[in-house]
Amino acid sequence: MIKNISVIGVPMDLGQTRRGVDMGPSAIRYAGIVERIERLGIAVQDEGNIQIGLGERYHTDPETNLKNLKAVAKGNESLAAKVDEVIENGRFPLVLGGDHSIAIGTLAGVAKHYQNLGVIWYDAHGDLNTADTSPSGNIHGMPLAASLGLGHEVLTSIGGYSPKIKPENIVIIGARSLDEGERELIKEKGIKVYTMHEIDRLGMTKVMEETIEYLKSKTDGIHLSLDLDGLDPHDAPGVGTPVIGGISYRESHLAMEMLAEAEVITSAEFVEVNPILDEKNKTATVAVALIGSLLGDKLL
Ligand code: 4U7
Ligand code: MN
Ligand code: MN
Ligand code: MN
Repeated sequence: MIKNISVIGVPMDLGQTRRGVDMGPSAIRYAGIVERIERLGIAVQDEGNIQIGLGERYHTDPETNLKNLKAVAKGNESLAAKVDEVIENGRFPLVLGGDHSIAIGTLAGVAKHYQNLGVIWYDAHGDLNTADTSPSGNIHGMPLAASLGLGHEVLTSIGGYSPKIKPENIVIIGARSLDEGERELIKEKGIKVYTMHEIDRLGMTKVMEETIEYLKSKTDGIHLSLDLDGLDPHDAPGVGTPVIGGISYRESHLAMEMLAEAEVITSAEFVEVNPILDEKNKTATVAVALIGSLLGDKLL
């Protein structure tokens, strides 16, 4: 049973170029995240937001092919320290984004507390690019690679150590847009991926049973990094990089319910909610509903 949750907002939008994703934490609060958790009888504290600098907006360094590297790194250092402190105090960190570059900081704060941290990466994308393979220079496409110790040193060294995670402890769920360099890395490192093909073929029940089985024995904690664009844009339209043919709202609830039943998740983040691109705060509302299921709400 998850208890004593700390909500940490991260108004980061410098890991990509669509404006508005910095308002994700506000949108999720507006959709009632704190009340939702309280209704489950779980003690929750809203820790407010991590301060994010303005950066040199959308400046691509010609030498590194990285946009806003300094400001992204700085925000992630602060986030790593906060997440570390929350876990140190025996609390469960629930991080709200903000673009997915913040997973670098979250994982930096989480992974030092585990020998073998598992990661479930629920996403349409692999987020396994480095400066060398990225077609965009957007750091939100790189957090999984950076956490594996791959890419620019400023990103891999956040939190003061590297790597944070091992390739065999990762499961990607929902992938349907992978760049060439990401495919190569997945093959080279043997990273377990359930693409939409496998989800269609096996069904979400089997995918989650296998994922839990795969990670449970060899890890001592599992972080859930849920990018709302893992869901189909019909169910989660308020994201910066939507890809059609995604995971449904119901399948996502089932996935969260199975994780709750297995009692395996030790930290979580919900990212990429962009209320400016949304329809009446639908995507933040979906995030709150999924968090309810992840925290064990079974309705009856
Ligand atoms: B997200 C992309 F090229 N792969 O690197 C890139 F398709 O955190 C998209 O999953 C990355 O939303 C998407 O820019 C990052 C692109
Ligand atoms: Mn994505
Ligand atoms: Mn992502
Ligand atoms: Mn995105």
